Amino acid sequence: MSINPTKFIWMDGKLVPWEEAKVHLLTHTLHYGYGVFEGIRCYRTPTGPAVFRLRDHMLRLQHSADIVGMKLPYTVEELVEAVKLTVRENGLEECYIRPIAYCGYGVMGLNPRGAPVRVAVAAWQWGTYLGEEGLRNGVRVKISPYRRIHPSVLPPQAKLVANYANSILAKLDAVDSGYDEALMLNFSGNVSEGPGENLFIVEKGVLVTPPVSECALPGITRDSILQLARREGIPAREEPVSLERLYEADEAFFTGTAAEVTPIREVGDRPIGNGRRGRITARLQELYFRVVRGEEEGYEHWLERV
Ligand code: PY5
Repeated sequence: MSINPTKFIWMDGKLVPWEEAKVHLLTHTLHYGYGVFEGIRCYRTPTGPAVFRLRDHMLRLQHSADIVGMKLPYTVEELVEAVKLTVRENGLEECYIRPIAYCGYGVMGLNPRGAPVRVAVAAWQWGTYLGEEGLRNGVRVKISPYRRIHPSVLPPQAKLVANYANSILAKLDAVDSGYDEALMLNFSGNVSEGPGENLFIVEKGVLVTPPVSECALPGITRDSILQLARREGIPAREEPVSLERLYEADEAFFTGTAAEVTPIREVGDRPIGNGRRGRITARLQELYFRVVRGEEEGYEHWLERV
């Protein structure tokens, strides 16, 4: 999916023209992956653009940095303002937003402490991650030969750049085998999550998602879906999900900022339920889109005006 350039990227406190948003080749994070990032979406609403759960995303960025011992040079409040400025000055209505904190030029040894921590925010128009067709009819996923990282290896609850090498290998294996997306097991053999999405299943009307302790990222879309389900009177639980349990589920779907709410129609060539978007999946998907687009009452606190 190509990137649609905009006018400016926010870098270390100021907006710079898109083409000039460059870093030195010896940027520490480029070599070793010690950086943290976020993925956020802004949606068009009847009263103007609104960034979905912006503060929660920035709190997670701060949390990711804390987990890996990186000191961010900006407060959560300053980062929230940087995102709003970037969206506003680029005249964007609907966009994907990518804040990243990384170690810049300064040292080349593994100890990153001598390199300055730099922060940037880019935003551009980006369609749904797994495609419009996937959103409607579901995607086909492959159980990855790569296990999801374990906390004894890398911190799964941080959006650490290095973690995404694990995700990339899973993604490549899946697409090279003709699937849309991968699904990763953890070291207990239970289903953890996708390379960039959390997983939900539906069993006899009950929504189930693996707890974060199953090595899943604490997804903000995941949290939103859990809250929406409970308000809709759909029972929702956080429980380990074995592969057998997934195969026997009535419905399954992915959640994520990029992937939004994407149904899963097949896992390793086995259809899930009727092999189409499930009934509860469709209901939650529609509700999610109404909420992010400001069409549902009671969720104004999740919408940050720019
Ligand atoms: N799990 C992983 C490993 C993720 O990278 C993501 C988000 C999620 C779950 C879902 O989290 P949330 O609901 O908070 O977005 N992935 C990024 C995204 O912007 C990057 C995808 C390319 O969706």
